[in-house]
Amino acid sequence: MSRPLTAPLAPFVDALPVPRRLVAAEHEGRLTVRMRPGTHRFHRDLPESTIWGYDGTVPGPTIEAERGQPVTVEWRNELDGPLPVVVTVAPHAADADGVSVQCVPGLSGGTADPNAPALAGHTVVHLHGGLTPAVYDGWAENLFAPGQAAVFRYPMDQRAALLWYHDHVMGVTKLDVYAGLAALWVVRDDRERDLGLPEGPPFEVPLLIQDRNFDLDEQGRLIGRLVHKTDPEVMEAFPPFTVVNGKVWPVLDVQPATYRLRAINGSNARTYRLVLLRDGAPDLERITQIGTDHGLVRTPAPVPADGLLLAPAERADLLVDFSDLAPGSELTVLNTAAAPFDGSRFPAADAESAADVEGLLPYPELLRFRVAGEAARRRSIPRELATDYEPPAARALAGARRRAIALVERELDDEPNMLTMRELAVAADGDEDGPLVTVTDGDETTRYRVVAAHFEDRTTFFPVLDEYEVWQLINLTDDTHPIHLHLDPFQILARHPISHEIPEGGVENRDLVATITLERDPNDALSHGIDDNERGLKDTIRVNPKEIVEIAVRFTTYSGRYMYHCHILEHEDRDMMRPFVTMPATLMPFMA
Ligand SMILES: [Cu+2]
Repeated sequence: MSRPLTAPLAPFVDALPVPRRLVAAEHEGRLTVRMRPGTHRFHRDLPESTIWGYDGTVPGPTIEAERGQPVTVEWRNELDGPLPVVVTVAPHAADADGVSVQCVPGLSGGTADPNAPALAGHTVVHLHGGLTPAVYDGWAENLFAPGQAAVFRYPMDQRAALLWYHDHVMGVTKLDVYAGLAALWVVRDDRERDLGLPEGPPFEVPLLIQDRNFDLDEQGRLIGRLVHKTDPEVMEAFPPFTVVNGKVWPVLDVQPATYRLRAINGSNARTYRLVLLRDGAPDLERITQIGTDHGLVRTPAPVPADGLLLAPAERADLLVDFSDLAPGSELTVLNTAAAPFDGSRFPAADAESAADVEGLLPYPELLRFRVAGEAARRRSIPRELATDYEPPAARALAGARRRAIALVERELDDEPNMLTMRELAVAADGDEDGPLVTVTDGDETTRYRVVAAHFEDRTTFFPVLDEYEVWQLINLTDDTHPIHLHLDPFQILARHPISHEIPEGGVENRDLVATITLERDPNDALSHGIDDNERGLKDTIRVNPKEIVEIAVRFTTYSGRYMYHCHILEHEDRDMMRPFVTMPATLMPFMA
């Protein structure tokens, strides 16, 4: 814990904006969204920033769709360069005062990457969480140049949920999203309507949480220019200013009533642990989580005692009861998660002292609620929410194909580390020579070989449609990675603590040598538990250090080439992404 910094911007002075709603049914399901440069003011006291946005705004319009009513979007690329973000790697991790450079504005002595302004604005749109045919899923290499347009058809044959759409260009997703190319997409259905949940303003409020940094002029004053800054020790950007729906540290006036907050972490890399404070003390009991990535959970869940964790791309559907509060009451949402996030605990009761410059969290502030008005409108929370899914039965998983993926960090000289996913295949009997990954569970040891390491390596995952698979995500790094699968949602089965050893030089370009044991490492302080609110239909799951996360996934409906990846954008851009191809069962005998 280091001394706090003085914020160069006043918190809680801008009203929380609510993005414009674009209701598909009002346009007969046919929408046109233009990707355009625009200007945006991130804070009252900041000059305008140039951004790239859907319809030229930050965030872009929230698209609202009905289950079973297809939506066709013409995505028109009307960008023109240069990219409105200065990209730099500061020469040192800390400045002359010993302050982590990522916590302060400006370039911190870094030079602007000359390749960034040359980016002319190629784009591809991915609807995160969409059950989308492969041709419309936004493959990271199928790009549209300025002046070109793509017409994507989204069947919307999926349950109500908060999705989001964002840019997904190979290698520069981190820059395009940072420039502003991200927005929300809500799917609604009758089940939710039957429950009488708030829908639309004023009681349903989306919260797109991101972090941003800005440049300084020669006098050291903040200007609006967006800065993506990393440093020699941290290859992810953890900017100091938290932005909700496009404003730094906004305030929302609420009536004494029940609100439905649809929260999503749209940051490049930062994980948030949200704590609601009232008069300096945690007030988490007034929050009930009713939904997760792919919509309603089966029963309402309390927020974990430490606060609500949201890694990049994770969503939470929350009911917050303000009905007992007198006008003038103020509640503040703080973030207590240091960065890079490694799963460490932080008690909610200490939230007011969460500022941590070494932990790249100079300003824990996120959002304030201010109660105004008299009429109390409290809603009761249904005890049963979703009824359309069950945890997968042991019987259904008994014969399931199992896949293993190791998450590894490869250290490189003179350039940032590579975060990669190593797809593992069980080694044949007698196959002893060369690098092996072993996983020991009690008396049983399984030996694996790496069969794929980079995005462009050959595809090794061919899931058969409608068949359950169990994927093991084995984290051999020191940080938490939010792993996202495109297409269908999945359910978490287990978090197993592990100990592991990687010998010197064990992580090579393709090879990996590692000894993994399913046992708790004596130095491991993490719980490796599954939070109640993780037991829903997920598309992004946190994989903490020293653990294996097991998920059950069953792809349905669409055959084709999709991707899975870490949703830390700096990681997916730096090779922590792999393809998979879903296939109908009847085709498998004909696959060479
Ligand atoms: Cu990652």
